[in-house]
Amino acid sequence: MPTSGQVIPLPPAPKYLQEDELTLECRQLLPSLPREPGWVGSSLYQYQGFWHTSRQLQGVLACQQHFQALDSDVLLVTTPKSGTTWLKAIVFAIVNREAFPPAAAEHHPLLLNSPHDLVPFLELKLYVDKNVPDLASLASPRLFSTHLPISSLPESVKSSACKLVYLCRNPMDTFVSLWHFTNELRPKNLGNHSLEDSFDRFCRGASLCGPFWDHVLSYWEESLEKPQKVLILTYEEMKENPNLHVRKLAEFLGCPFSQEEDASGLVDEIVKLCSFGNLSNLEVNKNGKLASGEENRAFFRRGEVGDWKNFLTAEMLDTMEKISEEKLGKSGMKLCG
Ligand code: PAP
Repeated sequence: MPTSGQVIPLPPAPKYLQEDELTLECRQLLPSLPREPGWVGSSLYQYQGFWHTSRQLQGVLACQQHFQALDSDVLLVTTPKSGTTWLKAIVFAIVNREAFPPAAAEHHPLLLNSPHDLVPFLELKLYVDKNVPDLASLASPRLFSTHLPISSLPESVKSSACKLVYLCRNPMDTFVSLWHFTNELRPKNLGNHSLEDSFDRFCRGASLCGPFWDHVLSYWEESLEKPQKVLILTYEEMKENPNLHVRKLAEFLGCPFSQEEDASGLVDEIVKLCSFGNLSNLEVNKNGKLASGEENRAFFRRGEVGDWKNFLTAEMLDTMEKISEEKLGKSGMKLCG
């Protein structure tokens, strides 16, 4: 028992909440940027038209300066809470199916590692700390992920032949997922953000890597222009027919399933291995943590389409539909069903 007056040291804040260990470049940039209250940490900053935490911004600057994409790289792109974890698992399982057959259950890396550790984020993991990582020894094809909008991608991603898979999700479920996730990550003493206030901020675009609609639209347009380079998938279509989309992904990535593989049930095995039910029940995803401090279980909540109906009012739905029509209507991209 502490005696009166004795100070009990607080446990260190998780890395994702640490905002004071920034590079000089990042510290000098921050005061010149538009600022909004943060969803998890103190603030969001608008850089190149999109909103980032200060820590993420440091990662953005570093990967813009140092990341050299190879033609054989694969970059998985999402706005937060669009199904990133699931996509990482599926693409890892497809690309590594020879080295790690999904049927050899107990030895598969996905059974012992978070998908976020197998397919690292550029700006949130590899480049977020001050050191520039050496990625030369990674096996080909190298798999990376990002939440960056297209306009902020490192130059070499645009100039190389590396492939981009973009997964998006309807804005209502994306928002509800983000609201739960950010409240889960906030320091408990700060309390939760209300649904209404968060909804307003999401719709105004002031959410992590928002505006959500501009993010989606830019990749949609790029995919129309460069279908060999950018593949667009939606969470809802993947949920409806995961096998079809696993095949589509393998084809896009230049490693289609052979007839023998198909006949052996490999696609089913990948779908099963990466399913919400399987991944969310693994020890590593129930009790593990990322190096940045987030608990792995925070990335697995419901994993369903339409959970927004339990949270949003008819008026909120109407607002989302109006914004989607206004921002995406002319493009042909449909997100609201
Ligand atoms: P991130 O962008 O922060 O990495 P992301 O993986 O996109 O997170 O978001 C998690 C969402 O994907 C959660 O949605 P929910 O809040 O609506 O439930 C999570 O449940 C869902 N998810 C995680 N893994 C899977 C999976 N294997 N299949 C389907 N959905 C999944």
